[in-house]
Amino acid sequence: MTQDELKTWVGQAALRYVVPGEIVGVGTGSTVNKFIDALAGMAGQIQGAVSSSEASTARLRAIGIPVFDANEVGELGVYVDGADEIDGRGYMVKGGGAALTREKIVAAQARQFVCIADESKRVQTLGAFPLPVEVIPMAAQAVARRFAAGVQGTRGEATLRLKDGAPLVTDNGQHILDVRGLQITDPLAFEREVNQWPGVVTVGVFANQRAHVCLLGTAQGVQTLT
Ligand code: ABF
Repeated sequence: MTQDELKTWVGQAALRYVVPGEIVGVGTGSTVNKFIDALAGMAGQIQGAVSSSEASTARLRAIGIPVFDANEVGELGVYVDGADEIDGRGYMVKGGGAALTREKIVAAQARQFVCIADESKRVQTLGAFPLPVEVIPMAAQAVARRFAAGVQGTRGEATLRLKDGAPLVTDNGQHILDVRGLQITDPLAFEREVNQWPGVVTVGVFANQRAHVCLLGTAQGVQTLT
């Protein structure tokens, strides 16, 4: 069983949470791409989607699904997205694909978050995956120093994410810090603390926007964790 096959399974399994006639929230990443591929079969049945990245928007439009601005629509029934890590409570680390801010916005707009992931993403404690934090560029070093100081269990080593030798620029025109060496035992407290640091746009801990359902791809099949 390859990781790619596990992603395909969970992408297809997420279709059962899509309600005909509604607008669905769609995340970002290689697992979500499998969901978008599966969603092509429902293209005529849903009103459209709200997307968390330019990449997913292009992919949705390519299969004929209208994409709405988040401001054009109200509450969504469901948001389907992947994760970099997910624990037993549905708390996640996200943002490896640099789309965390829009992901958190769309997740907050939905009643239900359905996380799709292969079993490599399931962890006991969040933090082994470098935590993405989107920051206003002028605050990057100040935020990195806050992680080095480590109040309230936030000690870690932050480095600026680069692309082609220059700081990566997100869809929102901001930069990303990746923070290593964390052990996030209290994700709600961690998210609350880092959220209040000046210059932080979004921290990649999804505790307030945790997953309500996780469809986990395993060698034994798709497990539904709630
Ligand atoms: C998004 O895509 C991100 O929050 C996360 O970083 C990433 C997971 O990607 P993949 O499905 O490619 O592992 O969900």
